[in-house]
Amino acid sequence: MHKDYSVFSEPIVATIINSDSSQEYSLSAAQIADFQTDGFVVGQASISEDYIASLLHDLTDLLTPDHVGKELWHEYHINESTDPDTVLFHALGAWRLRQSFHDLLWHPAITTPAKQLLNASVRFWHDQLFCKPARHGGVVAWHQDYSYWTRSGPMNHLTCWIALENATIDNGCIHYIKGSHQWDLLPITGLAGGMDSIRDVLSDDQAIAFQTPTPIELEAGQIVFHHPLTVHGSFENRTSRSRKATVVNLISDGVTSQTNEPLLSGVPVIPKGEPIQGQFFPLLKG
Ligand SMILES: O=C(O)CCC(=O)C(=O)O
Repeated sequence: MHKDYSVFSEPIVATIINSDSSQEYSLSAAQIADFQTDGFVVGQASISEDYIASLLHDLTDLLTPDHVGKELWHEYHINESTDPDTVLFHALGAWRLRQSFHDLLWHPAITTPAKQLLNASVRFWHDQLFCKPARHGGVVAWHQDYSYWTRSGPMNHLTCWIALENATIDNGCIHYIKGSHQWDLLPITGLAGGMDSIRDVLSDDQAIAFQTPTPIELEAGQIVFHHPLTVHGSFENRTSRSRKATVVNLISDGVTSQTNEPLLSGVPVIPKGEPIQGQFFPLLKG
């Protein structure tokens, strides 16, 4: 059995906390205001090139079907779309398998803005990998993250999307519908099928907002933060460059379980009404 890094509730290599200490991690008041208006904001600090290289190195191994530790994933889909012409690799739990993904959770380029945007102590919810290969990369269909998370509440959640490779309009960068974080919760309409499945559940006004989505082009190491109701998605990758990203999903400390089922596959039950905490949900910033 492979070591499960989730037993460590702090960074294994403590330098991550002070890494790139020359950089300023905090969001400005103007950036916080943009987040409140638009439902997303690009952070001003990045993860260093060296750290991204170590994540990519480990990811290469995690993308091969027979890697060490594969029993630890909460979810692992080589292709979530099922169509070999539109491949979306999607997996939850990388922080348990590799030290680089474990320690990333504590990186101040993530936790400092997260504390500002959540306005609370920051607790880990789960991580995700979203990777699109060159030439036949698939979509991530329009959705709101909280539609997948109603087993936890209240809705004090935040998503941090980290580019592991340059993400451009051509290779399938994330797109947002500005202001959609003010909408009500929409039902789940699928993640990796047709990009536009969401249209069936939109009002006329909401449908109009889809005429002007905002693409977020990022260089490797940059981070974009979004609200749990902000509608987002990404288009196919037909370029000769892959598009790899990792996502850190966070909650405010004190968010509770809303179910008596396991919150993630392979994790012990946290009874309904109890705070989400423990080995699989460490506090990242008090
Ligand atoms: O990586 C992508 O294209 C989409 C990511 C996403 O949907 C998410 O972080 O919820």
